[in-house]
Amino acid sequence: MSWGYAEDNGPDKWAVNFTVANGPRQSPIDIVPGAASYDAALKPLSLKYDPSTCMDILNNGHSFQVTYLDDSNRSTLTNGPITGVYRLKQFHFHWGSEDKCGSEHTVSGKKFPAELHLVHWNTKYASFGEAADKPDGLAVVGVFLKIGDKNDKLQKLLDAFGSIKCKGKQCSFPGFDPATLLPGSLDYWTYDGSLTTPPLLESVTWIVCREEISVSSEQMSKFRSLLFSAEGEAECFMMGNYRPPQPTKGRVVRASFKQ
Ligand code: E5Z
Ligand code: ZN
Repeated sequence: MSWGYAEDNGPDKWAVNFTVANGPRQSPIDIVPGAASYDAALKPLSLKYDPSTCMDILNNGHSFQVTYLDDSNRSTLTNGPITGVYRLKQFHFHWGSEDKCGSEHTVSGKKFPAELHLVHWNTKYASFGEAADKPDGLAVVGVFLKIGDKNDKLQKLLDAFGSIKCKGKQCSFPGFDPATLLPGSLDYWTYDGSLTTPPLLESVTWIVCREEISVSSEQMSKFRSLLFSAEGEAECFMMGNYRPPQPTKGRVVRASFKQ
């Protein structure tokens, strides 16, 4: 059986096939702002994205993702807690079965309706695949979604959902600027962690933004209209595709800002 988010193949079962699930730097975690240490040496994030590197939008059966061309340094993340140049590979979301839950990271136990992940890989390695299992291989920027005004930038993604309802469906999605999804402030928390889905590789420098972006309740319902299932299979709505917080095991979260 392959991994998923159901009773029989969900996060509680992942350790059977992926023993690193109980490793020392697993993600997500609960971020406790009062326990985070302000680090004046942390630089502001530099996110430079070229919308012409946007390629397609895909339902991969676990989430939907927008994929970027990563054969040049046209869309990069530099500075912040990282050293060197990281290239944007894709972004995707995690969400709940209802508006009150769905994020992976939590803040002092508070859950958000959804969480956006912008996935970058370290160009000191030859490719995403090479970087994916290295301790400094990946950097993921996480952004919480909160219920509020309709988000017109996010709506551009939702308008493509008709073409990617089922697992394995993909369509061309040119010109989308991921910077339009970022919050106004790039203040962040950072810690060393992992992929939040199998293979759960401990290769991610996590950068979680303090400020949320907004999404309307109607837009959140649209997320839940996608399917985990492929065409021709019994319909299974895509929701609850998040891993809960994992033990911090002595890790310290650093903050780029004074609270
Ligand atoms: N939710 S997340 O942001 O932590 C995240 C981001 C990217 C992936 C998963 C979760 C992802 N998964 C694809 C499979 C993968 O990209 O990681 N492949 C790795 C190749 C590899 C061993 C290299 N495996 N060495
Ligand atoms: Zn993710």
